Amino acid sequence: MTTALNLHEEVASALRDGHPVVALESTILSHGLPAGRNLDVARRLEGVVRDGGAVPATIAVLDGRVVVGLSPAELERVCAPDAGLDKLSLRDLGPAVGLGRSGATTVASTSALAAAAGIGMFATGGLGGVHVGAAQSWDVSADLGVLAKVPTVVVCSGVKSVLDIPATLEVLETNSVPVLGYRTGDFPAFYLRSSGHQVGWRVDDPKQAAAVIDAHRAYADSGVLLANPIPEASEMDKELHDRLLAEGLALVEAQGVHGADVTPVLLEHFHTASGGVSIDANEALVLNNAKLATEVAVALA
Ligand code: PSU
Ligand code: MN
Repeated sequence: MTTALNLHEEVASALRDGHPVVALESTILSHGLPAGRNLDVARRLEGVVRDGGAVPATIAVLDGRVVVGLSPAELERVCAPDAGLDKLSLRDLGPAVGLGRSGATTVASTSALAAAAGIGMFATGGLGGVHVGAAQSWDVSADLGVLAKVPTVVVCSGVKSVLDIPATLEVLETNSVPVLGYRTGDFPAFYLRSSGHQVGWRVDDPKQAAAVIDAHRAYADSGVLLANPIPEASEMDKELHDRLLAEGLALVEAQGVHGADVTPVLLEHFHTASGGVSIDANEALVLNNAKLATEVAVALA
């Protein structure tokens, strides 16, 4: 697999020297945030990682090349309004590379590529999960199955409340993925600090998180979910959130949206209907996750 990865020189040398590296995904940039805002967030994410003493490695597929650690020009390309990138889950990597295509990587593909590159830590916004109505549609994000198989630590703010959260937690359990609440016993729900569902374990500082991750790796090959709630000051108003969610789900239903398009369409509705409030929330939580991932990566190194 190594020959199939193109590591940025800075990332390669950090890995050689045992310096902490934090992986970042590109789907959140190309499909999760509006163009015009995404590049700024992308740069700030990398800045947070650097300020914390680690090397950022944003991952994407460009012209059939898997790139681990984008150059500034490549980051601009991924965030361009006319980038036209496909959303690439792990199943899509072979086709995209084989056909010389370009695309953004999801949590599933970013986790797998990070692991293949030797990067253990990955920060993002929200994990994919079990969709409402999955008993009929079978729509369960590959993010969950991939974390069963790759030892990547994913730092995120839980999953969005557009998903079936208890079912998502069950599938994580089935896949032997420990879910750690960071300074909370509640599983976060992305825009909201609590989903009302409990996590299995709680850690209260980066050292504790590192100790748990280190121990987990001795017994299992699965990933770890470190669930970090959105900062209090940026949490969305619950009523606004619930209204947008109901509207968004109705929209998806009315337009017959399904599969990989569901998450981007729902996010877009939140962003436009909230007048940008959800974009600010999204940015705040993902920056906070990059900061925590860096602290834990430094503690592990
Ligand atoms: N959740 C968000 N924003 C996102 C995503 C999830 O709040 O951008 C993206 C991530 O890349 C995640 C993917 O891996 O959506 C899950 O998509 P699906 O449900 O189609 O597997
Ligand atoms: Mn899906």
